[in-house]
Amino acid sequence: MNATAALREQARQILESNWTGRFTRPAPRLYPHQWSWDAAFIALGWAHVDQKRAQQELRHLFRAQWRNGLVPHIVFDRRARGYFPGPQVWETHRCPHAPARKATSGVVQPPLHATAAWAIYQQATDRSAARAFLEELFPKLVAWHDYLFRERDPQGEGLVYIRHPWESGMDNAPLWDGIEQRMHLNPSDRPRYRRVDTMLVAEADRPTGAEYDRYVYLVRLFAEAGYDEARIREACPFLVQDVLFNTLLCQAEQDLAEIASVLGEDPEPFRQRARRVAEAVNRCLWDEQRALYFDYDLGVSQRIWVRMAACFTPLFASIPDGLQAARLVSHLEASGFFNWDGSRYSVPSYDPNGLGFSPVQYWRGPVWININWLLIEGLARYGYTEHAAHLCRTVRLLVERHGFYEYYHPYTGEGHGSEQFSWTAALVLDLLA
Ligand code: 9WN
Repeated sequence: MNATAALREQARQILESNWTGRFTRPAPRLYPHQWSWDAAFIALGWAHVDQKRAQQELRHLFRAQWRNGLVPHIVFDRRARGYFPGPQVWETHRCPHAPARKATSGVVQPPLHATAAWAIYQQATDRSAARAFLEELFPKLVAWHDYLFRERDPQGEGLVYIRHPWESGMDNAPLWDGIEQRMHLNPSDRPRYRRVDTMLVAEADRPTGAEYDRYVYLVRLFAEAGYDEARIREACPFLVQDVLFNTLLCQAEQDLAEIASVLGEDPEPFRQRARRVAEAVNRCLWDEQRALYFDYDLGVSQRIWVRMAACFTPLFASIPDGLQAARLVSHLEASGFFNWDGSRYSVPSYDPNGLGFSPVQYWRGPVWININWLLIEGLARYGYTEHAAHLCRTVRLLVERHGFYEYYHPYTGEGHGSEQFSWTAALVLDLLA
């Protein structure tokens, strides 16, 4: 077996060992339930080695979809223990839309699911099974995107908002520092709880106690509002139009259009929505002077001037024009995000020169393989094949030298967070296919 085949086999084995028989855990101990955007990344990996499991991954997630279309960020596995916050904190039974028989969270994650479903179909060896799968998933994907546009873009701007840091997928990113500082919790507002994550991985790698207080405070606010989106909108101190979330929605709409065409449905409404999101991302989130996309804080009607690797991801959904893309790529090279010489592993999640950068603390600096994957795809789309190949080599080096970790130290390459991390394995399968 050559080195590439051996690496792929290792990756496949990690997915196999995290497979529960119904879905794939993101990690063996730290994340024992099913997560929404993990499921999409994982399905992209399974698609190369086991079409049935790829389909099953998304089917399992969408079986827990709420009646209003919301796809929860966690589907709890009743057989698994050891994760905080569990169903008793979320209390989703307070919402008439939540499924009665499934325990879920009540927030969402970035909508990569139509993109994963379309990739499964394109790679399928059993085309008729893949078509049946698309037929089954299509109305659910439509309901999911409809929910986002209806409930998260009430003004019809073309951009949807997130209402919790967990919805970004980048929990403790410096993006949220300003909002979290504004959320003064009185001692009586401070929730009482016990974390489990810091017992399983190094405490220094995880979000702080103050961050968790705010995460849990928001969850309680949602539960007490009965998950009524209009009430939440009134009361929630965290409402953000996020670059990465809207980018993935834009691409997902493009892929939903492809799915519609295969099924003989009209693709045009989805294409139109994709164009509307792309226009809004360029109109509201692009900064011409800094040549970068920035999040927008609806709470104070201001840009969030924080440079994350995620700010470059609109390349993934073909949102920038050629000139914008060229400026983004020069920015990537001129900043500390991308380097050719190998003195550092590209691309750190957060600006290495930014305030509060940490090479180990979760979304405040370490290299994450999913963000690299989005950038690789995006760079290749615009013809920056050398840049894309360089990032591919980096990903390969990281897993070969250090294993399949949740995230990596950008200077030493050392793995942090959980080992045997499913989306790292899945995306390696995709990149080495
Ligand atoms: C909260 C599962 C998830 C990822 C997120 C990542 C982390 C959860 C946590 O793990 O978040 O949703 O408990 O820290 O930030 O992107 O989906 O892998």
